[in-house]
Amino acid sequence: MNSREDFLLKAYELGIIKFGSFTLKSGIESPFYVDLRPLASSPMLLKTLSNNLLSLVNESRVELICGVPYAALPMATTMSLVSGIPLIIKRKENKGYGTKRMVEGVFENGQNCLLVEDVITSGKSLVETIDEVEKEGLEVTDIVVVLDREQGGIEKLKEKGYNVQALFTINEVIEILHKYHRLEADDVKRIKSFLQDSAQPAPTFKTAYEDRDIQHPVGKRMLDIALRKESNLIASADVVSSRELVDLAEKIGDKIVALKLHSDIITDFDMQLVAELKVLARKHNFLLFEDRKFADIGNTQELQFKKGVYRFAEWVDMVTAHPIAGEKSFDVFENTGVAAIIEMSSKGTLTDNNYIAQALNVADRCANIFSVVAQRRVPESLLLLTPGVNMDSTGDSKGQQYNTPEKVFNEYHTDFIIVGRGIYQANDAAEAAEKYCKAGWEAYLRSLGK
Ligand code: 5BU
Repeated sequence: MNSREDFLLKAYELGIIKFGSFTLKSGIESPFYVDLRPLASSPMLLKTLSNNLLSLVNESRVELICGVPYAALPMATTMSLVSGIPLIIKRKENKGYGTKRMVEGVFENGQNCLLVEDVITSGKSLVETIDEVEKEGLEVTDIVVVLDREQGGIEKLKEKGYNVQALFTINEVIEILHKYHRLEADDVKRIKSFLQDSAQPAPTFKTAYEDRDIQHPVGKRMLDIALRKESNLIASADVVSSRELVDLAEKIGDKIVALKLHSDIITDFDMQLVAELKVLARKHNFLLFEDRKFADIGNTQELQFKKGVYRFAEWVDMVTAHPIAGEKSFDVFENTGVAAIIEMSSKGTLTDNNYIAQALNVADRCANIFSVVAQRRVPESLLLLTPGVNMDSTGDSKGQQYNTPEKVFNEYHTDFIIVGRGIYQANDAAEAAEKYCKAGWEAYLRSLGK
């Protein structure tokens, strides 16, 4: 028997999980009932549990610990005592007098706070708690949970970029109890079938372009063009001469929402090319999108954006930038639209959940960031642009990884697909653009539930 199993059996003896027939808050009849509060009655088990929970996170970045009331309060307190990381206390409701704060204790703006929860089901109550803690100026990147009831909560939080770890899943608990003869095979079958039935998440659909609340003028234009052209296609025009670029833009212009460029790969780039692109963009109604991936301090980015050979500030509608240098570095783009890169499509990318959570916070706070580049669902207050889309390949030899339009709309709720080689390397670029335009639009309609 390993130490997790040993812990679980002892906790079971304390009565943390009961089998029978229980009516839940939602009115559903459940064959089991979980209550982790009895753990507080065993200081030894509480200590073991706290050590296990601490081992799930990278302690070096945690500055505060907060338990979600009430069941997780003794756990959070023990974790604080064991690790030496200070505790803060979240109220269940505002007391309506005095400081009116929702979080009590000594803390500073921007400190990283680890949240501790007993059981996660749909994740709804955790999302509310995170909001309240973040409103107090604290940063939440990590959450630890004792038991995952496997009803979609973990996925919901991961989508939002949080690093959430559970010590046990309910299926694991059932299996361990069965292995050590605390549960009969018939009960296991009954419970598993109940879990499977209730795990079917209600289908959540994407919000239609016309119902999105995007304030930035460039974001509004993207949505407007998408609806007019029935297209959510951004073409990545990674060709290396002005001639090829202008030819491509002329051929595919009426199918795309934006033409994404890497100006620094064009051998003969000059302002004459820019003038031609502007004419084509007006004629075919698409945006000029420079994928410059700015990633420097504000001052350098400003020079790269406004000066040099490219003078992007004078002609592009939108740019990509990494949030690596922090919020202030985005000021230099002024009113130009920004797509913040929060996650990359390539194999082994360093954009992990912790980075993504912090990058999303930056995106949330900067008025000129109306969109993000990512391979996962993001809050609908931002437009989601997804590269790494190809219908005929799963990747290249240099780390690129591809998904289909169907997958990115259905799973990530992408708003715009970015397609490069799938179009400009096709024998007939116009035909390929038409194919991706149609596939993207149909996948979009399906993601609306239509
Ligand atoms: P492809 O030919 O469809 O693989 O081109 C993809 C384009 O999107 C290319 O210009 C990349 O620079 C860009 N891209 C990407 O592929 N993945 C990312 O995570 C980001 C950008 Br950010």
